[in-house]
Amino acid sequence: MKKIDIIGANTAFGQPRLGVDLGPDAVRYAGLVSTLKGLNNEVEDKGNISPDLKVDIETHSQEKVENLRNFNQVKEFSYALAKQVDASLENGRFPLVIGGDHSLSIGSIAGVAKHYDNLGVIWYDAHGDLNDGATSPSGNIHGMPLAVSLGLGHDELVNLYGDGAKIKHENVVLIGMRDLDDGEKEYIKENNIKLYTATDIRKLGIDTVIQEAIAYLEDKTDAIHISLDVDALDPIHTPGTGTPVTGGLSLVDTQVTMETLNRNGKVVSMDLVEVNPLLDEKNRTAEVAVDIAAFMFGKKQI
Ligand code: B3U
Ligand code: MN
Ligand code: MN
Repeated sequence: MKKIDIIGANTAFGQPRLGVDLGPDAVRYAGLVSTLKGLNNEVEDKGNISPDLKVDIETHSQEKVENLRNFNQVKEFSYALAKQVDASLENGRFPLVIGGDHSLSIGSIAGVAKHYDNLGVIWYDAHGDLNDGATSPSGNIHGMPLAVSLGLGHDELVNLYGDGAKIKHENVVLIGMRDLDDGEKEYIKENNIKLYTATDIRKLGIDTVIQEAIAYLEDKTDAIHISLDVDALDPIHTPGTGTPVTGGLSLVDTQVTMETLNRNGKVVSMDLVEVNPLLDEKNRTAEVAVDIAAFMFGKKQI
């Protein structure tokens, strides 16, 4: 049983495609609250981040500052989200941040990092999200949040809601990677970041991978944040996302990951991001997102 705050991070500022800002509501319509309550959790839906931070359909994605698309909006949104996540933990609750594009993790991690000096982060994604303005092929900030949290990127993002890096390289595990840019590959090697690609997972098995990830983080961190991008899964399971990549993880791999993390008990916060209902088949991706959350919060097959 957990006390969960659902925080709707309705941003699309981190990339140019509209619709991912509707992700939180799509996940609500797929039954998130009733599912988590049905698993004996205490659940409060805090709604979406303030309405004046909503995407403007007419002007979306027309601005770049130093190759950072919608820089000012991302900054403002991230700050507002950091405040909410911080408040949620302050109240002894588990912030479950539903997105929204992955730039939101700049804010969620900044909020969680207020509470932990040695926060562990599991980044479950097809992408590393380890670019900065110089290495990014797109200028999309959703490809940068992990870099920013590690201290690489625009000063105003790195120092948002607290000075400097929020996490340490040795406290990060990447799981599911299969679409890394050259700059990201170099950064991973230079900083010796723990990495499991999609092919590593197929070879080792997901159970070994998640056990190793926990063992790697367990003693040196004081809590774990899981940042789960639905494009980590194969597009067979999660077609409704902006940058699908074939050769992805299965739903059952993801269920095992969630179940194991839940049993371990060190996870204090979670992002569940990149659900775009405008790109979906019916509301399938949102339904899968609810199932993933269910396994994080107590669902078992028997
Ligand atoms: N690495 C590429 C592509 C990408 C990153 N995250 C997503 N796509 N979702 C970039 O634009 O940084
Ligand atoms: Mn991502
Ligand atoms: Mn991704």
